[in-house]
Amino acid sequence: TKAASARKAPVTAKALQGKIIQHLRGTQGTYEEKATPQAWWRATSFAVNEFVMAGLTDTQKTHSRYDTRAVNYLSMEFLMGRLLSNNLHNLHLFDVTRAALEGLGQNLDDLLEEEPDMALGNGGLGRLAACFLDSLATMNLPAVGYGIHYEHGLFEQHFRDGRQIERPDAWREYGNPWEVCRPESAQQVKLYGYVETRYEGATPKKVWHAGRTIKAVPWDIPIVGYDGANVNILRLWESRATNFFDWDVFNAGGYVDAQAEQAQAETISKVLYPNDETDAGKELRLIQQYFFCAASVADIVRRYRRAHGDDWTSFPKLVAIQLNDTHPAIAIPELMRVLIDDYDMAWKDAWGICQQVFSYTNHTLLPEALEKWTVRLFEKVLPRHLDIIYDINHQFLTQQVDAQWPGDDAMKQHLSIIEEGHERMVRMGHLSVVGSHKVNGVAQVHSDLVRTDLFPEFHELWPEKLTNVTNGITPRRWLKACNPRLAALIDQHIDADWPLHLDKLKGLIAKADDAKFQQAFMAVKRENKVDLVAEIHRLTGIEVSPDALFDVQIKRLHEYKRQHLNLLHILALYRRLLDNPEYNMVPRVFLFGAKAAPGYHLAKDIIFAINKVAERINNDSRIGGKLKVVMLPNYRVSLAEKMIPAADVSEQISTAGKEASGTGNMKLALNGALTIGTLDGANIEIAEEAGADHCFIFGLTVDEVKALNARGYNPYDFYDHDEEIRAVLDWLDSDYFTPGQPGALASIKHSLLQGGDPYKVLADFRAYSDAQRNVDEKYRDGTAWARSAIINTATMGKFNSDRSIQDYVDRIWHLKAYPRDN
Ligand code: 26M
Repeated sequence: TKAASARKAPVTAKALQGKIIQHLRGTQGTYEEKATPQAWWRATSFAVNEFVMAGLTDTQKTHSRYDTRAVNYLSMEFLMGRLLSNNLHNLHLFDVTRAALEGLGQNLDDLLEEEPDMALGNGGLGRLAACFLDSLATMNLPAVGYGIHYEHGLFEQHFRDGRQIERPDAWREYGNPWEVCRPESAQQVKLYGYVETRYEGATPKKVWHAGRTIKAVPWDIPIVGYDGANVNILRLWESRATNFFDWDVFNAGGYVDAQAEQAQAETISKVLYPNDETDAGKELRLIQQYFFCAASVADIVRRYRRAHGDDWTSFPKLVAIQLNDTHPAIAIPELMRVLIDDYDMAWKDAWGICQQVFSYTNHTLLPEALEKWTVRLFEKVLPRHLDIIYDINHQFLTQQVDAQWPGDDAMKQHLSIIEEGHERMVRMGHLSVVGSHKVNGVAQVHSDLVRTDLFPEFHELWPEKLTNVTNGITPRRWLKACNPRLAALIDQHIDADWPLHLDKLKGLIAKADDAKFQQAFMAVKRENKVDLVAEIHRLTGIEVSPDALFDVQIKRLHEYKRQHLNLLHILALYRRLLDNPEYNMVPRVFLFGAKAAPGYHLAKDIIFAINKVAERINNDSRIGGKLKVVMLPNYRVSLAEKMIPAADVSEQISTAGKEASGTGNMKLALNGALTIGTLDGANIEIAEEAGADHCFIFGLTVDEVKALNARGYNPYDFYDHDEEIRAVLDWLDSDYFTPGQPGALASIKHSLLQGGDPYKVLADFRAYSDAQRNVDEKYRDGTAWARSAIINTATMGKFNSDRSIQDYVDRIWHLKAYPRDN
């Protein structure tokens, strides 16, 4: 039964040593006595890459031999994190590599720390794409990820005097051992210009005379499936100036202009927009979207035509395209343009293909995140696509909407892809729904709200179109690789293939009452906490005790996620302790990790407030170390991998109805943390799986939030009547936490009172505080806590991203698995 972990590594330590040395000398140009840890990391990665590439070749041969149907996952973001440790685990090379390096006087854990995170994403949406790629490869499903090869990923976060400072991320400043450039597959992407109508044959033909042409160069990152499975690719496009050169202009003194043009072209893939849940509305962002969609569609069409030439009948049988939110929605009119303009297909045939091929995942209901572009911008950047969108909209409104609601102009306005108003806008969500055969939300409650609140009319028109696929996370990265102690303990008690069949964790339920197992489980947790204590000290200089309860909130900083609710509760605890030094509470460390969008001032103020409150509390000897607060800088995938295994409590406290799913909630529960959370997103399903006794659910429900809004919410009701709420808000307004700078933290209080508290922080405060009391009480009962922690780990099987992918396959993609022939 120990099949997977005992599975033999595909190479001996001795042979692997040979390969590492060969790369150290032969490709890195250094030698054992001189090499830096960075050089050792690179040499090791190149050595491992030999196994990766062998798997890639086998997989590609299999796919072309069977002419496989594949899903093309289009996403502006892939938050991959580090690749070496993951690839070692998935190839069963981890232990043999550790041994090989030991023989060379090197420590694998240290080398893993040399790898920069591949942070080509903001948060949940980008990390979900990365987990899905892992599952697709592991399940032997033919799939290609398509995205942008950003030169700079999400900014690096520092704190200066407690405030967030952003620095550019330079993940590939010195190259990246995993990626392969494929210049032979470069594409040309057109922009700007005008559309000419030619009246030649029976139907007028539109010709787009583009103003600019950009070269898209693909970089392929191999995605290694677990346990001898397929190796798929993530194809990321980099923008370059075209080789096309007007030598006359150049010679007539245009050298500098030509250089400027080149710089402009290369701007497109320069940097990831750091917005999260807000629409940037910037021209460069639209160009980024079109740039990678046009290159990807061209690549998909090229791959198809290599096997099928001009016969398009099999195209929808072999191609599925998934849109990760509306960011790649422009791929729909782009495929229409290619089929109609470049391949002379009739409108209705092209539209039939599009609707069969595309499907769209919605990740948010927040109105400020719903993408819209002005018609004016579209006209300038993508004039031909605007034409096509008008045609799609016309057909849709006159055929479908009018048939369903004859003569109903209000309904037409409601459903139109074009929003009328003082400035006309293209609604990318509407375009995505109309152009797709399936639309999914990412957790049950979210999908229900997509049907009832976001797109009710679309739901009425097409009752089969809107569906749910609850998110998941890869247990390879988020348990096996990040928590080796817990993984080893689990291996001792159930089949070692649990990373493939996560439902097998249910086998641990039988151990939940076993005192010895409880002890072993909590001993693992404690060792993980000891490791994190050292990391906290290294990063911040703050000393915390591994015997305290570790309470973790890690996610982007946003008002709807309510880090400030957590902060207000910390202030309440602090105040209770100052009032009564005997106040009975389990020592607790509140840990935060969060980046704020650089232009989101209130979010940055909340970070500042957390840091200032932390400074004051951590240095207050009166409270006897019962309370510590730490905000770790530069939260990212690799830091999450250190925090999650050490967490006792998982904070999932969004306003009900606002968090589409959450995925950090799944990672934390899988690693034995107990959730304190609202009935929002996937928390609901987590509580269903774990059982209400093993979570701390509190606060307003979706319906209660709606009812509160309907009758009119007044945050002063709580400020006026709850003495503690009033005291902590007033405290924030003083200079207690910012000596000499009274009012430096006032913006939070302001948003919660005069600002109307849009996310119902004050309305949920008392329920949250009561739930935290229950957390405290339960933690004192070590046995009860251990039991619940084990049951959380044991019941998270549903949240394996393999299950999510199987749902996509069954309901949307209809793919077949092709284990590689080798
Ligand atoms: C928009 C405009 C300009 C620049 C960037 C954006 C943008 C980028 C990312 C907007 C939203 C982005 O991501 C949204 C996101 O991460 N949503 C989260 O998706 C997760 C996976 O489904 C869910 O678990 C989270 O609940 C959801 O918030």
